[in-house]
Amino acid sequence: MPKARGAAGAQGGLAGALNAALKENGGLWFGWSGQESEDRTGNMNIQRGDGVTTATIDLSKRDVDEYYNGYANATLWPLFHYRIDLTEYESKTGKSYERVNDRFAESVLPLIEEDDLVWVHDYHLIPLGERLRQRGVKNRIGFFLHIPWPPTRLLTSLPFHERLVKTLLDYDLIGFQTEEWLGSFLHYCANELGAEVDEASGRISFEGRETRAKAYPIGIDWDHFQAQGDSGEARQAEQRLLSSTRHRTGMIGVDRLDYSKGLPERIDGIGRFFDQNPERTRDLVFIQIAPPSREDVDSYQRIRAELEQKTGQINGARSEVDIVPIRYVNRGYSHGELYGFFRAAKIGLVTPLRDGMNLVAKEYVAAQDPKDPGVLILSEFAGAAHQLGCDGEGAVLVNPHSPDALSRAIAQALDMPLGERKSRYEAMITTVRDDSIQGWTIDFCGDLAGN
Ligand code: ADQ
Repeated sequence: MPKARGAAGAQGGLAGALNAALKENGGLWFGWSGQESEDRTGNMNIQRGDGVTTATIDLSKRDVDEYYNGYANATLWPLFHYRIDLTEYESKTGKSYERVNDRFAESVLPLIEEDDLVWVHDYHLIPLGERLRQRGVKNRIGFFLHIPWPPTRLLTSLPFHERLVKTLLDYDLIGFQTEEWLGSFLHYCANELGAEVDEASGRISFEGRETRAKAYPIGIDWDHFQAQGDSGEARQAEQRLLSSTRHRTGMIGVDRLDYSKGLPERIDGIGRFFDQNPERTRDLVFIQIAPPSREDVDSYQRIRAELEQKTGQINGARSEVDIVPIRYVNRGYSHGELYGFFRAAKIGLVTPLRDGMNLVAKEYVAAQDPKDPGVLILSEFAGAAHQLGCDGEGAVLVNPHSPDALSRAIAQALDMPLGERKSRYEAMITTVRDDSIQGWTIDFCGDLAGN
């Protein structure tokens, strides 16, 4: 395979996954450094190590405000997660998005060699392929969207939506997490752009160009994650949680602090469970690990305050001298520690309101003891539900908007007999193990190189 050239926003859950993919294949990763610099020098910072070379550039404060915090995270992120109530529609930030993508294209251009595959990741960089084509790049260029693709009627609320989508058709291959998001994209192309779309093959013909769209569900780095399980760090974390929860069942949630993850709704569901089963306050302890993210965006500050308030209310009403029903931890942990926490917790609660895939769900399953596995409660609106639902025999699927549904699912998980826990685990573990990040990379790059 030719060297892969990646381009990605430097922040977010996908960074770890892609790092694994690049290590496997070699290649060069290009993106934002995550740093602000006052005067935009355009200087590239190149670092080599571990089979991966990274080339990054800084952004100015204005670019970070308008492009990253603005159009990417206050417009595209909420809109693509079906939250038009939180979506900001500012032409100033839209222009910055185009300007910064143009600069990215200018910067990465000299790094692209003739036989390279170029793989662009996520909503920060949708127009990058078009900007490279405008500069004469003839290489095969692919794009993968890590988040959902919204239904057509939502997307049309975005000013200049056609312009944004048309830029995608300059890629040779466009990847989505699930058939559902792929279907919404093809629907838009056929109905809004008037493109010729063959649904079976995902081929799209538009203005003399042909491109292809397909679903590639992302997986975890199975070998790496399993290796964490053998570490002292994981064992210590497992013991730490077990000894602190004692006779109570630990239930865990691990998420970036983001409104798409359904955290206040989750706390409402737990509150409902305790209201309906007050005697079970002694059976269950919920641990929510949620490090802050994107704190410069207003909606992220609001979610943090809301979560603290709801958690405080339940703890205020239900705590005893020796019992606090909800532990809310506002920080991140290493993958080794997370492995240990997941293994100690007999219920994994993953209830996003909308999620492209959700790797935490897969990591929770991967960390379970096959002889005594925990139960995964999973939102039906996470991309992962398509793989882990297993026709009702894998994860316990739940509507995350309904406190009653969440309460019922928690009761079901708490009382689930070992035999059922094992059979549900076995239904899920094959796809978690076999559909790994390595296979995902090979599939995408193979199709990009060959189609
Ligand atoms: P994210 O929205 O960031 O990713 P997710 O898929 O769950 O969501 O990935 C999160 C990653 O960060 C996991 O590997 C998890 O272990 C780690 N993480 C989360 N909280 C953590 C904490 N407290 N401490 C340490 N690590 C933590 C986006 C999309 C998803 C899609 C991924 C990959 O929104 O839908 O699954 O990209 O494509």
